[in-house]
Amino acid sequence: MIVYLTKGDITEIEADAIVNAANSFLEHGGGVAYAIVRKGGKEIQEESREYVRKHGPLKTGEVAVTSAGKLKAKYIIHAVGPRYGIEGEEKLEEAIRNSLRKAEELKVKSIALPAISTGIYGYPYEVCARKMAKVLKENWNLDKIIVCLYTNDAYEVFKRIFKEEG
Ligand code: AR6
Repeated sequence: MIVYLTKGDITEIEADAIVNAANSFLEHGGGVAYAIVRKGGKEIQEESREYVRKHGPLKTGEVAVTSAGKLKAKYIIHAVGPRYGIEGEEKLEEAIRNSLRKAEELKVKSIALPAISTGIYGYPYEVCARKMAKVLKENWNLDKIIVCLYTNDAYEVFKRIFKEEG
């Protein structure tokens, strides 16, 4: 398994599955979620609403899957991260682990993840980077994991923490 750190827009990445930083209601109004729907098409939002109608809102740390619309990926894995100061960082670890578990279940080989909870939800990049480093070290049956950072700052912090954490 190879882990890549990359800088840029996650909707441009070629991977079988793309993880979205979602909220419990899968209403993709801002941040990376909005970028995914804008580029992938409104079917992603419609499938998301259908999921919530059927199963109810997701708990923090949980994931749901939709198609990826017009994006190159096969699936979007919507992961609900915690809100800083309200929900603990163990939920961030859960959201990351559940995303990778779901990717294995879907039998995909490559997955791209954003820095969940570090935008609108307010978590420091460093906390997210440490949680990612920890979870990625577990034994995953995936060929390629791409961690996609949107800002220079995020990229530099992740690079430093990934080096520290080996
Ligand atoms: N590609 C990669 N990363 C991105 C992109 C992009 N196109 N756009 C933003 N980021 P956020 P959250 C980074 O706010 O904090 C939404 O409204 C961004 O710089 O997308 O988990 C949802 O619907 C940050 O580092 O997610 C929820 O209501 C990271 O992605 C809520 O925001 C996550 O920022 C979730 O908040």
